[in-house]
Amino acid sequence: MADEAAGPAEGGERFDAVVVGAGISGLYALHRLRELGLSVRVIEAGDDVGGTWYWNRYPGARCDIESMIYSYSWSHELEQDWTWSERYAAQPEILRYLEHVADRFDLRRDIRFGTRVTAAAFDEDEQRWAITTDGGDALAASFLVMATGCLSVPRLPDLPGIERFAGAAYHTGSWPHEPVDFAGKRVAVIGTGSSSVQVVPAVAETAAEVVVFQRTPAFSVPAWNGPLDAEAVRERKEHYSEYRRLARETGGGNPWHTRKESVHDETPEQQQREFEARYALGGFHLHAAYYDLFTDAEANDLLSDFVRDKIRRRVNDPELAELLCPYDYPLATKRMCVDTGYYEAFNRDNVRLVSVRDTPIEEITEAGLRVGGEELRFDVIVFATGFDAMTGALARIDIRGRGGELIRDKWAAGPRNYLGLTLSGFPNLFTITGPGSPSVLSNMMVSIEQHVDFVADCIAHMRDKGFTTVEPTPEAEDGWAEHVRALGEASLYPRAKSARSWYMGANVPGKPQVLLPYVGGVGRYRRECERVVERGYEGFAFGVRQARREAPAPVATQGL
Ligand code: N01
Repeated sequence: MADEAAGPAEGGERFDAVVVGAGISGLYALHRLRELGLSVRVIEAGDDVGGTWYWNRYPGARCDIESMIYSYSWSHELEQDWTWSERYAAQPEILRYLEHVADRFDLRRDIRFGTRVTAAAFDEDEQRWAITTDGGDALAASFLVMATGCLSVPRLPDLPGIERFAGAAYHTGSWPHEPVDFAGKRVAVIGTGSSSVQVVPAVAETAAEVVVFQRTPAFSVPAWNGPLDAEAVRERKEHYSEYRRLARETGGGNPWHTRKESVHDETPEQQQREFEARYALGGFHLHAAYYDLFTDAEANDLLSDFVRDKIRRRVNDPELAELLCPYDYPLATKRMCVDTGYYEAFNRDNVRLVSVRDTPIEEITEAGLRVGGEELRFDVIVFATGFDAMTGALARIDIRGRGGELIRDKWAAGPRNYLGLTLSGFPNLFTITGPGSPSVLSNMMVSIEQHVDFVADCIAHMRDKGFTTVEPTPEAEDGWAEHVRALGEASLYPRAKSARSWYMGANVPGKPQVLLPYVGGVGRYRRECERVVERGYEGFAFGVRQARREAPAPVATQGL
């Protein structure tokens, strides 16, 4: 459907599609849409590709999904040629991989780097998105694909005096490109989520002192990372398509199924054996021990007890171990962490923990932090304080649909969309791994590829049928919101609201507290999307542009 008018135009350049973000989603979206013959421009705030892996360069940064499955599946040659060095890849290796993909598929020529999209408005007459950037560019596109990431808006804590600190301060989510030397430095790390559990052991290697400020303890389990064995890589590559297929059918997008047994089907000895075996496998294998771990509070208690016991065994000082044990939310309802040596770092002489529940951080001073009336002096503060997750990046851009409605107004009481991908009133807009899709509860690679494929297939369908606009009906959106809500309510996830889970929007003051991701799993979600397509894009309304400056005629409404 290449727009005949694509190319330079009065008021800005014109493209068939504009993609916002050149991370894992944006790169694949560019490749897929180009394959359809569309003219595409990607706008990226960073100076190169990589998204999350471009920004999160802190020491110890590493993916907690296994590298051979946290990689693109859409090019057989790519997956055969690329060889990962470790079971869980570190940030520099993932970034090298994404740079390799950009080079190999000649993607950079369609990416404008160092540019942020500030606004996008749907022009109902022209049936195009008018997009503006912080560089003053104006672009027009038939389709707008938001590949802006779920964890791309770093959050600093609301602590008084934050601007006063005279030492160096870094947020893990926007880490400098130059190496940061911690040797001999006194370092404060605020936060104890996934970023902190990685940065603490790494910084402790050289720093004189690391003080970790903990508000809510995390559940963290060992990754058991290590070099990948050549024979295992060969075997995986030989059967790659089977692993990929399996990953797509499961709950979390990893190549293993959750067992069909309930915790209650087995004796305490069997449960213990099962948990031990999965703990020994590392990371998220533990989640798949029983099907009811995240819907049955008693089942979750057993797993939580098991992991607390492991934490106690990893920390030499029993009092400190107890302080590191979480008690106020069921395991995984606030993101479980996967670590290499996090708890063991507290056995070092140069690492200590301050519970800010007992002694709150009162203010940031020029020299450090005032805590419990005492000033603690630091050379460096590391803010491992998280993100305005899932909706933050979309709400920050002035995205206006029909009638000038802003996404952030539409979502004032919590996000509403259809399939986590499209919004009623916002034609031809797609959100990759948006709220209401499995996204952060899954291997993002699997979810991203499925979303980009859905978008590309939908655009191809429109081209075949001669449609020029697509958007979900309000009824379809309501139905999806109810489905997402009902699944969430039947799970234990809402119980982490009081523990400030970012899954619930509860880490950002004033943000509506609703469960953001779809908890039904990637396999079930994929089947929902396939069913929608099989029924002729059920729930979507397509339009055809009739003549210039005339309203589109609605031609097909596949009501739910
Ligand atoms: O952020 P977080 P993150 N005073 O929101 C604390 C992915 N990820 O960057 O819980 C004191 O989890 C806050 O305390 P509390 C992954 O999906 C993946 O670590 O609000 N503390 C919390 O402890 C992950 O879940 C990987 O009480 C304050 C911490 O800061 C997501 O990104 C690696 C505070 C924030 O934890 C986000 O992880 C890294 C204050 N005023 C990230 N304000 C891997 O793949 C906030 N906190 C391995």
